[in-house]
Amino acid sequence: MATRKTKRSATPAALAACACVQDLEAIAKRRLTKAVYDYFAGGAEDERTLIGNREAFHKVFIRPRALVDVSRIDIATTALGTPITMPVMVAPTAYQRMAHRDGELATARAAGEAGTLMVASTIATYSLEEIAKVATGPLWFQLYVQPDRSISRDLARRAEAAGYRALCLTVDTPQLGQRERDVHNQFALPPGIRMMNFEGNRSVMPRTPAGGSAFAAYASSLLDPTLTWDAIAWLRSETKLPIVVKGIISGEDAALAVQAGAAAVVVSNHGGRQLDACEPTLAALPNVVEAVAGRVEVYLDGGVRRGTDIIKAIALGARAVLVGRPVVWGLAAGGKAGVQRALEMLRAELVLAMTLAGCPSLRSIGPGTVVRA
Ligand code: FNR
Ligand code: LAC
Repeated sequence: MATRKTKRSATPAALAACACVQDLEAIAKRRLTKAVYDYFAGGAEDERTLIGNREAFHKVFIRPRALVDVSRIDIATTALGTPITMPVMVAPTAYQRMAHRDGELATARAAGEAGTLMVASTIATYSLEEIAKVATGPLWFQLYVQPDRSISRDLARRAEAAGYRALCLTVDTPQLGQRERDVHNQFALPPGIRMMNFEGNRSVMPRTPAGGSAFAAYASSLLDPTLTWDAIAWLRSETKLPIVVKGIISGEDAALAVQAGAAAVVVSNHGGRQLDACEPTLAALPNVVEAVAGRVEVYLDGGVRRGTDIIKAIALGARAVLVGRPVVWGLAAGGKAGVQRALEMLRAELVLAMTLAGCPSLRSIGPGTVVRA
């Protein structure tokens, strides 16, 4: 199965004619096969959470302040002490070579040029070492802890050795959610798309699927449904890297993550791809922020598509956001240049929104900046 209908990237003029990240999705949709587009775009079951993540942003409005000097807008910040030029990071997304042949390498280069941080997925289609070699910006490594812990230990050590600065442990995926678009498409990984972190490791090769989404069967062999909170203590004993727990929705779990020694949490529902009907992330954020009480950094992902969304997340207590699909659409549309375009459009929108809202710095954005409609 081919992944793209054409091989060439969108022209610079076509990328320049995009006004927002949704425009990149339109180009990506034209360029990808239906099955691959659906894999990237889709959510679980009725896609209520996929939609709900966006709707939660629509329910919050910004209260601009007038007559503030907004001639200079400062959006630089840090994530676990690492400087980033804007509060937007690249979320881990799997199988990026299905979007573009340069896959994660293009994403890493673009993130570096945008002055931000990329989280590389366990199920990347270039190895974590290959990504580190070309990256010009900071990297974190996303870990799925697998039934065979020695595989995860090796990955953690390899990431540490390759210069990754944190491990991002994903905790919302004891099993894959039911992505019904993938079932309908009988989605299978196209030939040549391989999980390069596991090359040569036969124990994680795919099981034979029994109908439905062959991809789901493939991914499930990587996941461990027995995982509990003591996995964090185990991981801490195996690595010196800080651990970011990704996939927190409840305040209770946020408190447990802090107690277990997490350095940060990501309020995330996996972009609506796991539990359908899961609470939208922007709605969940205040409880998490309250439970964490400033002890660790809190980030948010899911449905961030606009500069104004970033203001809303920061107002409700996130230090930064991550974006998944906007980066995938940029990659599919134009490789490295497309990812850069996605990140730069978000940056420009954030600066414009802060200018119009009378918020010259991230510090000036607070609970009073937003109101629920
Ligand atoms: C993901 N996500 C994800 N998360 C993770 O921890 N490991 C992974 O390998 C993947 N893979 C993946 C593939 C695709 C195609 C998507 C869309 C998402 C979830 C991702 O990190 C993030 O939580 C969401 O993408 C955020 O939502 P938005 O920005 O896509 O709306
Ligand atoms: C996904 C996985 C594999 O969301 O994280 O598709």
